[in-house]
Amino acid sequence: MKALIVIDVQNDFCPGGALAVPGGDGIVHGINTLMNDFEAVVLTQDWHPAGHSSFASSHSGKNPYDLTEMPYGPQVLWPDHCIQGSLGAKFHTELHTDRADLIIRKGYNPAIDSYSAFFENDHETPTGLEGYLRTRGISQVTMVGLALDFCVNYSAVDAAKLGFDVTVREDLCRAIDLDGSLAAARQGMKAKGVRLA
Ligand code: VGL
Ligand code: ZN
Repeated sequence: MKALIVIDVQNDFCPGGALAVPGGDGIVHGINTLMNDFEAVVLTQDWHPAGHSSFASSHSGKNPYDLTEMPYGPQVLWPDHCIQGSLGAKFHTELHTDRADLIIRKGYNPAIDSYSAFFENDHETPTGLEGYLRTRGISQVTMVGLALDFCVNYSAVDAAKLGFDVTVREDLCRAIDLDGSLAAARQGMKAKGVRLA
């Protein structure tokens, strides 16, 4: 069984949003079409409480895109984004959300960010997605969405580590590309056996 996992295609990651990824809205129609080729469709939704610890505004003297040290390791600080219930947290209006079998939210723990669809950034607190996929008999996953070098990257690497067969459709992703993060992400994914298509 094959699942399409659509990562964070939300207003805040599209042009005009709080953490806009260049060209982020340009992948929506291609993703909608690709949904037809899969037995299961899962959407992820970045879903932070106000004042989340990944926001630069929660750390005095820090600016967006600064790096900080968290108990679980280094963390990029972001502009406030994808606040629970806000317009920015909603999916892009043209994304075919009715096709989703499951919508998995992440980043709701105030103290830990969660790039990956599988684990929070401590790399051990699970979101539950692994169990969902396994109990549905899904062993192959294809990932698309935003941002290629953060949430798609972390999700793909975790899926590969968990033993899923993973393909990332780079043409249906867009990247933030912060200080070489895109090149590093590509290398890291390849090293873990993720297929970049
Ligand atoms: C993301 C930064 C912060 C992403 C989410 O979806 O790639 N990036 N939160
Ligand atoms: Zn976030």
